[in-house]
Amino acid sequence: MTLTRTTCPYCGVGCGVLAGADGTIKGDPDHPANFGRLCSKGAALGETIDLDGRLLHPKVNGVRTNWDSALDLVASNFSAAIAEHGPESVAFYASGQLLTEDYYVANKLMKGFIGAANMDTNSRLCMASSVAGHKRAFGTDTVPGTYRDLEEADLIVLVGSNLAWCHPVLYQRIAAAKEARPNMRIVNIDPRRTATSDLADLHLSIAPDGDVALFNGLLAHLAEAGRIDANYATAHVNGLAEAVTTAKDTDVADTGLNAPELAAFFDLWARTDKVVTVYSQGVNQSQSGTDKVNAILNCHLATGRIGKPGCGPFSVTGQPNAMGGREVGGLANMLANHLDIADPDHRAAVQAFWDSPTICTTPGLKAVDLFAACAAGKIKALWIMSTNPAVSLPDSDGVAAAIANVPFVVTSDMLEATDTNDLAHVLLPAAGWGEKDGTVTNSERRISRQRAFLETPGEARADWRIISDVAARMGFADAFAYRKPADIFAEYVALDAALSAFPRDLDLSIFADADYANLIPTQWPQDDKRFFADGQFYHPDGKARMVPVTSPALSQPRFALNTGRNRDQWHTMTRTGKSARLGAHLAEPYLEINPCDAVELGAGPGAILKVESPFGSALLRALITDRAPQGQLFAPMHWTRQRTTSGTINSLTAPDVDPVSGQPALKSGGVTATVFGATWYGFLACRTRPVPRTPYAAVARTATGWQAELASDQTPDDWCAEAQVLADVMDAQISVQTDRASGTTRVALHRDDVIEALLFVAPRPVVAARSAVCALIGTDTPPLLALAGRGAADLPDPGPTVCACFNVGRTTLLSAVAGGARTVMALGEVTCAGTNCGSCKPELAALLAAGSLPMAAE
Ligand SMILES: Nc1nc2c(c(=O)[nH]1)N[C@H]1C(S)=C(S)[C@@H](COP(=O)(O)OP(=O)(O)OC[C@H]3O[C@@H](n4cnc5c(=O)[nH]c(N)nc54)[C@H](O)[C@@H]3O)O[C@H]1N2
Ligand SMILES: Nc1nc2c(c(=O)[nH]1)N[C@H]1C(S)=C(S)[C@@H](COP(=O)(O)OP(=O)(O)OC[C@H]3O[C@@H](n4cnc5c(=O)[nH]c(N)nc54)[C@H](O)[C@@H]3O)O[C@H]1N2
Ligand code: SF4
Ligand SMILES: [Mo]
Repeated sequence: MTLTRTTCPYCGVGCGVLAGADGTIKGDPDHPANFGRLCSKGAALGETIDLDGRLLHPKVNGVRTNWDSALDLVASNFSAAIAEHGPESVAFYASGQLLTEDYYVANKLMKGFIGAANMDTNSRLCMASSVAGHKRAFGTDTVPGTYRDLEEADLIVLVGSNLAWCHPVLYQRIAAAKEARPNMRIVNIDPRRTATSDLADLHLSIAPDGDVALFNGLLAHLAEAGRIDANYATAHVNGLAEAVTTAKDTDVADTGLNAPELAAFFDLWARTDKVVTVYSQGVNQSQSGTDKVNAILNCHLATGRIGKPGCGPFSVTGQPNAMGGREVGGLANMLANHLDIADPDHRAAVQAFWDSPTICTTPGLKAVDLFAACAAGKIKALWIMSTNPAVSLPDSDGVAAAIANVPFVVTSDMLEATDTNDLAHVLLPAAGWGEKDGTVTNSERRISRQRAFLETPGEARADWRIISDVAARMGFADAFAYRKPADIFAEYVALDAALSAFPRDLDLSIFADADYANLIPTQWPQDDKRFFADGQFYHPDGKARMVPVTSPALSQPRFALNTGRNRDQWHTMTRTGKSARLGAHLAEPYLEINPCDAVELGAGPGAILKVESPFGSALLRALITDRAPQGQLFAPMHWTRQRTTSGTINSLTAPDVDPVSGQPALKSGGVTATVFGATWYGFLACRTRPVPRTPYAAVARTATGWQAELASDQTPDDWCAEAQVLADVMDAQISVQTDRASGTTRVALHRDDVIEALLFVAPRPVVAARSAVCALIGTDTPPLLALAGRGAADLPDPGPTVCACFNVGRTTLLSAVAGGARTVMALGEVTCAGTNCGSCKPELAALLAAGSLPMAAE
């Protein structure tokens, strides 16, 4: 089997992957991001490339059509809207998961040929505050850090970042560096205790949005302790005195931390030269997101801890091509290649190079405003590419209604059934990872190739081609006559060369004569050229700016709702949700809640909680854990209306945004919580996708088919009929077991001696060995044995999955601990857990420390 050298389509670490058409996936030992490592999601890529659920043909109003008619329809509707209502009446909403070539072409069509800037992307929900903060401080959107800095630092401060789960290979690189140099210190600043906190020497459970106060407090301490590098600041920084004065006025009580915690952090930071501050969504997704970024940058600028090996601020990007999107200028307030819409010279230069009939003159609508404009009837044609806004935007029910209000909606996606596709008039089948060619830029500005290693299925087409075909039909054939991604990349690099008169950080000259087919992962501006090493920044006077920032007024709702990610799922689960292995880690939408709060609400383990806000409500499984601070709830963002009845967390979040960046505050919001009065709870395992109709339901793939977690306040009269409907198996034989004392009922549906479905029902959260029950589906286990939840061979139940690579469960691990395994390595030797991708090592360590895991309710 020949393996193709490509790049992982998930997070911004941008790991190199060797992939084969048979599903073989290996870490690329030569890729400088991962040197052969992969995390659980990367390692499971082979399980997500099947065609199940793929959109394989264009569809108009639910009916299959051919490409010509679909493209004609899209082009004519966009052209008609522009002719009648002007260029601002149409919009693109795209994604950091597009490849650079796709992104470049979409941006060119909107800004140079349609002539408006209504092209925003999901990066608005992700990196916008970092972009705005970088621009305020550096005069440009530069991420100066490199991965090697993380290994060379003496202190790494992780702010609002769950690196262990969200950038697992970077986390592993840091863990390895710390093992080699035990004096390295790690501080984790996050209201919750997470898997990342387990590696930290100091975890600061900061009050939500206390970050400005914390870094202002640090700046004031640096000033008082004489740790400011006055020479550096005089030569290279403006605004020091004002920023320090504002910092000194800050009340550090806003951090929610006590004096010894603050002193420990301030002292460590002050006396360590090589500090890297890594930050992510706990910083960006806030109404004070841009100020948080500048509060962090201020401390690095004041001490000159930037532009040198092993130190500097480091905003890690989330999506595989979040950075590439920023480079091409794919946001509503950017032009192209780090140029500004507001500057007439910039506009003229880009228009001249594109030889375009027009060019946008004012910034377009940012994501939240864009969907508000849809709701207000101002957008007449909308094209959504490679993102699922009906799930991922705040107030997602409102956003869904806004999309439904647009007269003409087009989506390009790999999958057919998504919450956003359900609202579109035209569905365009996109080629996906493994089928398409192009480039992505990772968190350290390294451009790598994604290469095809699979046949493109059905009639799917690459995004750049779909966009170019529509552009041609809108009358711009010459400017979009690309034959292959290499043509687009070459044009993008040539545009950069044509703009060389404008001082910018972006410099793609190293790619001028690139051999696209054999491109090796390369950093811009050049491998190993360090940004800001010479103290030169990109404001007109060459200096950086410290921005005085004040701590926001903090509210104290009864419950603050925090949201984020799981280790083994990617966003709206369209791809990771296909892997039974990944689904087994945490298979339902849950709510982390502190034990004291659970007692107050009367919620026992596995209870279903109803969480409500002015925008909507959700039903979520209680995950009672002291990792959640009192008064704070945490829910994952992954569950959609396709997989749950009411587990979509953005039904509750408010469309409040940072005033500078327009990024929504997805990490905090006031909610109420109550226990949902379920009269029964159920667990269903079956062959085909279940059809749940209960108020609480979450479906997931399993190795033998599907499973569903269920709860309802309406008890059906007939459990056998209920099982038949839920499992969609009407013609099977039925075996039932009822235990009146405990109120439990178990139903087996079997056909020709083969178990088709098993439904376990109880008046309390169902206690059953899930993985063992699922393993019975499709076997010829006698029904009575199956109803006992036991297989013929009666293998011991491994418990909830901890290690997704080797499918090692918690029960197996606990018996290994009982059998004498005392270290993560020993657990690996006995059970194999953690010996492939290593993503579960923090959980193994936690299990050793606590003897149990704060994971999904069983
Ligand atoms: N497994 C997995 N990995 C992913 C993704 C995925 O979907 N799944 N998505 C990728 C993408 S696009 C992104 S953007 C990244 C996101 O990566 P991260 O930002 O690391 O992930 P999140 O879980 O969104 O949020 C990080 C942490 O911010 C904390 N936080 C909340 N409020 C505050 C606050 O006020 N202050 C501080 N200091 N912290 C706070 C949360 O408790 C949470 O633990 O992950 C990328 N990697
Ligand atoms: N509450 C809450 N909400 C959040 C966040 C949070 O932390 N909390 N995080 C926010 C952040 S940081 C992000 S980045 C967003 C992510 O949110 P989204 O971008 O909405 O989520 P995805 O599931 O990644 O959507 C990608 C879509 O593109 C499709 N797709 C995959 N590959 C291709 C391709 O090559 N071409 C095309 N055309 N389609 C493709 C997938 O099937 C999927 O439908 O969510 C945001 N929303
Ligand atoms: S850390 Fe995991 S998800 Fe991120 S790029 Fe690497 S393999 Fe992919
Ligand atoms: Mo993101």
